[in-house]
Amino acid sequence: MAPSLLATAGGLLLLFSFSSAQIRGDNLATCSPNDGFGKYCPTTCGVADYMLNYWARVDHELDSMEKSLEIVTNLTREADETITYMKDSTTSAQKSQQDVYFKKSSSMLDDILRFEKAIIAQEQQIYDLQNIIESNERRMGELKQLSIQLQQKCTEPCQDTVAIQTTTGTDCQDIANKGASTSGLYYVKPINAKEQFLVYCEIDNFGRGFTVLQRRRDGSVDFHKDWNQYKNGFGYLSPDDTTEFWLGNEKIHLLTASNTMPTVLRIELVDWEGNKKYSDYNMFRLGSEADMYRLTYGFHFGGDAGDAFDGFDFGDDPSDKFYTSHNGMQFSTFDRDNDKYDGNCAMQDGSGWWMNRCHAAHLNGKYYTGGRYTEKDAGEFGYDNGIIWVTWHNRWYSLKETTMKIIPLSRITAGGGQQAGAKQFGGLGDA
Ligand SMILES: [Ca+2]
Repeated sequence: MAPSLLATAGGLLLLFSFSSAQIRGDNLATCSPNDGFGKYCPTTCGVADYMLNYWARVDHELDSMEKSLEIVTNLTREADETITYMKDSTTSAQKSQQDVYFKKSSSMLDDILRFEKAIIAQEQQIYDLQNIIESNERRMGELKQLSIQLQQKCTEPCQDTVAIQTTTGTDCQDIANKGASTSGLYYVKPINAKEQFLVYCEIDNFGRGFTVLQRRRDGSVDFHKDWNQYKNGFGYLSPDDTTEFWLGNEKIHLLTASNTMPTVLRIELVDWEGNKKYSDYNMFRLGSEADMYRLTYGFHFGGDAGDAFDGFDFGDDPSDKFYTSHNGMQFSTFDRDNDKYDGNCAMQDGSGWWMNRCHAAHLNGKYYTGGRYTEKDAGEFGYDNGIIWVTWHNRWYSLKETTMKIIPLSRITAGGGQQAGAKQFGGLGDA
């Protein structure tokens, strides 16, 4: 057990040395909820938790081992006393030189032999236990050493190996308006936000700053997450836009709800043949957590990928389109069922999404390399659970890459209309 713990600790140390290259979006229970995006060395929390857990367990094991040792020692002492007593009795019996005593003393000698054997066995046990204690103490020493090294590492200021741009603003367009012209990681603080948080800003040659909400690229991040993870965000932000993430419902709410100007949600999609399409929704907004992060938008604003948010007539039932539309739907995760279905769409499809009964668009779905999948591939429930935009590819085709990003409406129209937006595809799929 202990060697594997050591190996794990070593692994942690390694993880620690390399983790500064990426920014964790996970929120550990012992970290403050706002330590998600934008804080370095988040593994410090993990290391501290791990060490704390480990000490408690080892202490407990040592305690119980010491107790066993004490019991064995007591037994030995009792046996010793018995032998002494028996030896004394034998001696006095032999002295008396009487037959009856002689017989008694023979059986006593047998008893003594038996006891001596027992003592030898117990002494061996004690010896083994002492060895275990010694080797545990040695390991404790090594772990203490490791813990000291880790603590020293943790007290050092984390090395900023990720380039974070210095301009800040309420969102990426605000940042672009202040002259920032490089895509990358920026801190934003929407009007109602208590704290700033990190986002990836996609800034194009027209001076347009898209704030990116979601990225799927290669299936490296599992999107089967619970309510709190979708609330706080998960995955990784990267300065070169190579990683997958969900920015977090609370942040998306803050970015959209406090905006007085209409916001466009742009959805960009890439299929497995390398084709790219997009879809725009104007007046996009995410409600608060009290309203279960309800999705609302004013209207579909164009794009060659079609309007999957409006639902789709699959041909199964006349109500298909109505029950697969997404405008006005609350957010659901497997542990928070806010959908319009008797069952639990998010559980069946393994994602967090604005589920109806259930979906025509499903960009947080399961990643299927190659695109095409079947009911069998979909696992336990067998429903269409891929990355779906059904007005482009059917529900048994899972897209290769997706992006969800927002920008003020004025910037879309000022940039030469929607087509300018389509041309500036943000390098999606070109990486
Ligand atoms: Ca339900």
